[in-house]
Amino acid sequence: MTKRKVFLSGLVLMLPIALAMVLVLHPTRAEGENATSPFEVQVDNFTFGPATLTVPVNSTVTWVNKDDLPHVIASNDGVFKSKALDTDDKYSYTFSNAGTYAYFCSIHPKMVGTIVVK
Ligand SMILES: [Cu+2]
Repeated sequence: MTKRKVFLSGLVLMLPIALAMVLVLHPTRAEGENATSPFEVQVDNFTFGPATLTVPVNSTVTWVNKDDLPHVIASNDGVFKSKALDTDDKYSYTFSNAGTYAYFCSIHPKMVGTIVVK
């Protein structure tokens, strides 16, 4: 065999392996995550995580209180407000208009976060 033929047959062998790797590593799971889990903000240790969350229009965002004392999710301009959330309580709000929604905890006003709806 010439060097060129050896090189080409090597390439032919590599191709299916490369294809298989692409198929295995292809991140189809990203779509699955969006479909199964809603947008979530963890309220933990007096912070909102993530502090800024960007979502598409018509997304439902769910806040989950992981602290062992109550928090209230309140938008700065009164668009949404939860009741006092005890440990593991959740509050959800669906954002049907694009915009930037700043919010805070009305019990601990130093706790602030932002939802960006695009
Ligand atoms: Cu709070």
